[in-house]
Amino acid sequence: MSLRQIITVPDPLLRKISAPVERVDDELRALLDDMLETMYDAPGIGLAAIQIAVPRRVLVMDISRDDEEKDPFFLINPEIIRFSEEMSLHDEGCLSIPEHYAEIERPASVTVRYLDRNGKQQERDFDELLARVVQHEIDHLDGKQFIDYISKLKRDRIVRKLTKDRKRAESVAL
Ligand code: GNR
Ligand code: NI
Repeated sequence: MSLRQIITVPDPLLRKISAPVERVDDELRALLDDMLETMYDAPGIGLAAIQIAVPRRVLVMDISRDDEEKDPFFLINPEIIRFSEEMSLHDEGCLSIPEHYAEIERPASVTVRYLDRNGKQQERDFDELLARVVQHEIDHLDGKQFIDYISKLKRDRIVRKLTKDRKRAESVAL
C-alpha cells in the first residue's frame, strides 16, 4: 500500500469525467487500498479516485470516529437510483479545496447501486452523513465539486485564493 498525493483546485483534472471500471481485479483493489490509506492519512471521510489523479469511477468512505472500529466502504461504478424528497443542509469541506467550507443542501437520503470490491452488485440506502459523503464523492466522478453549489462570487473568491496559495508554494519550492 502507498500514500498518494491529493490534487487540489484549480487542478483541471478535478473537472474531468471519470471512466467506468471494466474489471474488478487485484490492480483495482490495490488502488482502493491506496485510496483508503490516503484518505485516513489526510484525514478525511471520503475520497474519489480523481482526487489522486486517477480518472476512474471508484470511491472510498469511512465515517467511523477515532475511538471506533474502522468501517470502510468501497464503491465501484456507483449510480444513485433514488433521491429522497427530504433535503438536508450541512457544512461541507473537501480535501481538494483545503480550508474552505460551505453549507450545502442535498437530498437527505439516497439509494446507490454499485459494485463492491469483489465485483458483486449491491444496492444500499445511505442516510445522514454517509448520504452526504456519497453524493459529494459521486459528484467528483462527474467533475463536480461542492463549490459548484454556492454563488459564483464565493466560488471565484475560493478559487482565486487557492490559485494564489499554489503560486506562493511553488515560488517557495524554487
Ligand atoms: O473529509 C471530508 N469531509 C466531508 C465533510 C462533509 C461533506 C463531505 C465531506 S467529503 C471530505 C473528503 C473529500 O473531499 N472527499 O471528496
Ligand atoms: Ni471532495
